[in-house]
Amino acid sequence: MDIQVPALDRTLRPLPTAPIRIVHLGLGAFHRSHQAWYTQHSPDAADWGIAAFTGRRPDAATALAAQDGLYTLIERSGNEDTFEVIGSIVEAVDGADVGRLCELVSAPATAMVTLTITEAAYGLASDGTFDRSSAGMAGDLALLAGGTGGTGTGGTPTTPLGRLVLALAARRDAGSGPLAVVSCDNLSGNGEVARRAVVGMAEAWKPDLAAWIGKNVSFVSTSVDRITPRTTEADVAEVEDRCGYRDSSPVVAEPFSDWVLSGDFPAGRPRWEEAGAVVVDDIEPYENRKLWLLNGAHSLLAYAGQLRGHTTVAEALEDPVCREAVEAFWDEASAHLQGEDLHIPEYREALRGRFGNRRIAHHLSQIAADGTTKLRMRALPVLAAERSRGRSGAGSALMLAAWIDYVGQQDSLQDPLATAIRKANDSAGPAGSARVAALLGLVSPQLSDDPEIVSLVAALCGTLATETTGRTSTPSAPHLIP
Ligand code: CS2
Repeated sequence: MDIQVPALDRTLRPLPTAPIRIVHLGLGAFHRSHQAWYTQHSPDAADWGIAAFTGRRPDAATALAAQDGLYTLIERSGNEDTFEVIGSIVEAVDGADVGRLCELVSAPATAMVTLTITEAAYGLASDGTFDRSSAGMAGDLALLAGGTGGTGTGGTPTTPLGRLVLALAARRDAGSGPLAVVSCDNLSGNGEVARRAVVGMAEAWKPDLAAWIGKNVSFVSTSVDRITPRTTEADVAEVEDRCGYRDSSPVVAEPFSDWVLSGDFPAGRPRWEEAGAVVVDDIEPYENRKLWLLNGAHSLLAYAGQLRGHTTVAEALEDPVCREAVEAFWDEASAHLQGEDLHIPEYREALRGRFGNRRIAHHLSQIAADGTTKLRMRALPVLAAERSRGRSGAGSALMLAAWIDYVGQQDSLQDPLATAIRKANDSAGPAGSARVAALLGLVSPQLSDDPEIVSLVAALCGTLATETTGRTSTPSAPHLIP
């Protein structure tokens, strides 16, 4: 007999629909498990609705809009799942609907634009500056210059930053006053990076808009953390089974969650700190702790783990070779993380547990994307800090070597510099320091310009796939991992 399961509908909304005061760019699983969760758990949640625009996947908006923006958060610990309906996203919109974006950003009630647009979307050059000639940015600038500058005919930008710049122009024209732009991407100094990109684009388009942004837009830096793997069909089926309704877009996350913020909100914000967020004056130590220890280890596991035949973070961590590599990298990074309130030993111990949660299938292939941008933030600072203390930095160099071995094996890559990677792979031959230098140069000239770093990384290439551990005589082979 066919049993009809009810859909997730408005009767399950946890709070009355809140007015839109937050516009979000990058409607993906992470935004839904993190900022939307904090907003729902703030005591003033009823005043703060989110309108979220998709980035790369317009279908994410269609599916959510069909459920009035509601979805189930599956909180997955090592031994159980708990379920919660999240209702803080009150409008889910296709990112291509730039007219709606301009309308909402220029509304006086809107107090901020939050961003999860991925590291690669900020048009960063390898020296950390904004590169207005990078593919998407150059295209958007041409579109903006050829368009009306408003929401009418002509060029409609296609990148999140191009769309944001156009929407800020609409806010200025509407006279709706100051607001905050809040980057929630894994970049060091993400507020400053967002400022450089937004102001850089505005300057190239309309210098007077850049001046308005300088006076009216505050760029908030944040360090965000919550492991959020991709949702699977099994997750959809589990919600149906356990909750008794059909949700086409649940999201899975670990129980742990962290949000550190620094900066001004000229038009106000929810009381996120009462939901567990932390507001600080100096965010850099927290940012470095998260980017180096968590994200750095993730990238190391993503490349080393896949070279050794593993699929998920938890599997890779069970391989003693990968685990030793992570601990060695953590030792290097920890030497440059000062401050008692960083609690580094406890943080590392917590990470071992979080990564080791085998009920979370966090795919290494997902983390491996956009390596050139991520390694710049995750490997380079630790390597540079180690070398400035007269040490080799072999633990960080291994992350770079693993990436070089990994990209050499891939037929297709998701990376803003994918074409250049392919060229470096092909033109410089399969092995040797010329290829290593060419690839390192795509991460940063600081790496390729240093012959000692090039030979250190070259010597580490090819070692991971075959290495066995000093701690056990039986290396963990992929087929042995249940
Ligand atoms: C990961 C992050 O995909 C990646 O690069 O390192 O998405 C990571 O899972 C989050 O930053 C955790 O907070």
